[in-house]
Amino acid sequence: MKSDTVLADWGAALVDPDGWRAVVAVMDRARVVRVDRGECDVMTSRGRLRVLSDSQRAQGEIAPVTGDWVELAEAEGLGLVIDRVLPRRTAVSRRDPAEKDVEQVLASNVDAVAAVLGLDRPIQPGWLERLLVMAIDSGAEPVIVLTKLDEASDPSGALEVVDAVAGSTPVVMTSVVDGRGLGDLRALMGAGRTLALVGESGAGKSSLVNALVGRELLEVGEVRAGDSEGRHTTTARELVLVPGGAGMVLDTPGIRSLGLWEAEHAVGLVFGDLADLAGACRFRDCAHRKEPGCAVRAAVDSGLISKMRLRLFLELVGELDNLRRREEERQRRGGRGGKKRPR
Ligand SMILES: Nc1nc2c(ncn2[C@@H]2O[C@H](COP(=O)(O)OP(=O)(O)OP(=O)(O)O)[C@@H](O)[C@H]2O)c(=O)[nH]1
Ligand SMILES: [Mg+2]
Ligand SMILES: [Zn+2]
Repeated sequence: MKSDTVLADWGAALVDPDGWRAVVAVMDRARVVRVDRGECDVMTSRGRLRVLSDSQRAQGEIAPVTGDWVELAEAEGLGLVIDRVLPRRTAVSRRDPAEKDVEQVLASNVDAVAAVLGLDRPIQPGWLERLLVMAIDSGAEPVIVLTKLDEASDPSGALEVVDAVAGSTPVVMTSVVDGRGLGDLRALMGAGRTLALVGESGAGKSSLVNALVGRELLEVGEVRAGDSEGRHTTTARELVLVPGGAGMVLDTPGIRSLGLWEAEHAVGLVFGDLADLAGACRFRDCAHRKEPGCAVRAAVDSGLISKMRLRLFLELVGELDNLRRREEERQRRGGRGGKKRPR
């Protein structure tokens, strides 16, 4: 396979070649814009190149992911290969539900991570919490994007849930049908910055990319009528430059599930204030319901924390107990799940 072919000069996905040239010139390095098994598309000062990523040279080190800055090298008989993945500034990752101790990096060097949720269905707080964990844990700025504003039956109800879960996180509501909110989204981006979109299939991530770019660059899927589930249209993580100096946006395939690891971390990352308060409760095993000396209830009674936020926190803690019990059960039966990662 020829690996050093310049793809259709700047390629169809390159809406703004001069913009890209400026981006790669700043770093004088190549940036991975797409990964397919064993091969990567990288943006270089020469244009978009397809290079091998699973060469022996790259194998000893970390496998490249979309968003990586890399150094290329000429390899005998292989053409250009990724020689080195430069240290990642930020990394969006998840745990394989079957092997929690394996961290799977989805995207790197992003400045902001948007948890994308459709307003065409009720917001599930547990899902939002887990997406936020991914966003916060990446080291980038978390953002919440609520799509399909034109189909929203109850945006204020959705906002109430979002506020209870993530009060201080910036929220943008968008519609690619009437264009509302796209300016707000652009305002969160900016030249040289990269925004990653994560969320379930059908949330409207690729549609947002297309709307930002101003043309139908990425394939957009249908949402099944029966259960309003998406069809997992996007299969690769793709980095796209938004013309007009608005930065880059990184589309990802829909996430099917986020599990125990994310739930555990949501307690500290999303409900850190409540977890801290719980440390001040009189009883160590305080359930924050009717116990005397409950610091959490006191914060709710004084209006510091909303009732809904407390309820969602307690739901998460309860769900976590269930997940842990099921996990223990599975391990007893010798099922998959693997060892807990030592902390
Ligand atoms: N009414 C309306 N429909 C939208 C909007 N954004 C996306 N959709 C529709 O939602 C469906 C799913 O959109 P996609 O952009 O493919 O969703 P996705 O998040 O990329 O899905 P995966 O690639 O499967 O992860 C499509 O039918 C879109 O037309 C919007 O703002 N308003
Ligand atoms: Mg998509
Ligand atoms: Zn308490």
